[in-house]
Amino acid sequence: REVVYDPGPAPDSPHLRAARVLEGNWTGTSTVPSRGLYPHQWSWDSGFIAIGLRHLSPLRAQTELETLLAAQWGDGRIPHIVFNPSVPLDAYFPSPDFWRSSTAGRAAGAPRTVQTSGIVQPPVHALAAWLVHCADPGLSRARGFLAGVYPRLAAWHRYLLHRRDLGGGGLASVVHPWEQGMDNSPCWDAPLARVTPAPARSFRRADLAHGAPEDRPTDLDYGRYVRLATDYRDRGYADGGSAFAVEDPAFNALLIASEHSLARIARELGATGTARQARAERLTGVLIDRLWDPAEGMFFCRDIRNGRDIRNGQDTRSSQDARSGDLIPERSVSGLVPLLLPTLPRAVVAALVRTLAGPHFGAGTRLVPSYDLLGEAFDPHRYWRGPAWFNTSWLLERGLRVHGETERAGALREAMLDTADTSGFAEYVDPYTGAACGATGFSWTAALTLDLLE
Ligand code: 9WN
Repeated sequence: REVVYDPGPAPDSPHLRAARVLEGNWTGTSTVPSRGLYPHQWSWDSGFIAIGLRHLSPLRAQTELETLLAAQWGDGRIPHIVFNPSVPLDAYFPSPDFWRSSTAGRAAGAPRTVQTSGIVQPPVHALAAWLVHCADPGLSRARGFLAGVYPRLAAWHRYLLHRRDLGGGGLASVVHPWEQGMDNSPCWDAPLARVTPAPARSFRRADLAHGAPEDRPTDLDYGRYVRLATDYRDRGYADGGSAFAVEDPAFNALLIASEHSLARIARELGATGTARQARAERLTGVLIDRLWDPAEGMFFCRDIRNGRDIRNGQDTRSSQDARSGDLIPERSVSGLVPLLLPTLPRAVVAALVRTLAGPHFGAGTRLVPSYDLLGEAFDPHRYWRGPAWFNTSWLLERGLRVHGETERAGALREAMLDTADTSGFAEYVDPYTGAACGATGFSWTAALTLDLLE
């Protein structure tokens, strides 16, 4: 028999550097996205972090997801932030005293013992849970990991597919730009223009202490974020009646990919998973019906409040009109992320691959930009208005592989590995030069690097 000698990672390798970032950001029960800028637990960050952490410690990866799910609300929502009570209130804005989850969120079933935000983030969790299980099925079974998380993940998807089907067509809507995760994407400019900003003096941003102002959202953006979140809180976090409601391709694609994973989890737990599998396939069709633009070769966001007149939270248009809305004509990387879906028709896959390589996303770049290179609002350094992010590139790399595009996937993988390490595991980078922007030592950049290295 051949004897395999595995010397482990070299003493100073990208693997070790990435592991060190995750080690430094671990709190004992979860991982912060970044020590300075984001000192609490974030929902979709934890999904990506668990996917990388499973290669270092399957136990820590399971714990990461379990900690997040322990903060789930009674109505099924997974909050976008779980606050660490030992971090000072002024370290991050908006802090727990803004969200007031345990009082304002009582009717929606917010937990009493832990403080959270009241909005959500993209549902990457079931996908992460399945991948974490696969890293060490023995440990997972011994701890009853999947049996523990399955009912919570099922309730989460139920919340999104029912309470958040604000457009009435079967997809989930986001009611705040922070929910979609790409905070200041140009996609939100038109729907946000209808929101009256909260006065700048009514809040104090903490992010500017850690990041260059020209790499962050503007004060005007923040005024609108604060207004939307305040109104949602003051409605007791009840869904419906939001001035901002958008069906987003990446958010819904992650929900569908996670529904595929829930089908696998159900099978592992002894059920058939057939109904979930069928639902994932049906939702892929709905995504195409509602958000695909064949002429542009990509998916777009649907603004379901377009033209809608909201007064006192009441919709004054007929329900027929209120449910239609318009596609938002801005090209975001979000519109490419559905490439992840395994049952996408071949023509859609081919068009997405062409768009990814074409002038709007591919020309001369090292990594995939978050927004249209030719778009009027493109800015290579400002947050989600152009810079390349590692989570979206990871999703696209996976999508390319799912559809047999191994060469393109390999090239993207190489570019990501190189840029992540040389940028000090930056939060985001200039898509042309790979120069670091935002925080360094950013957890999902390190975690997804580890995943690509395995
Ligand atoms: C608001 C934590 C989060 C990410 C988001 C990213 C940024 C927060 C902020 O940081 O958003 O949730 O304060 O800017 O946009 O995707 O989850 O890393």
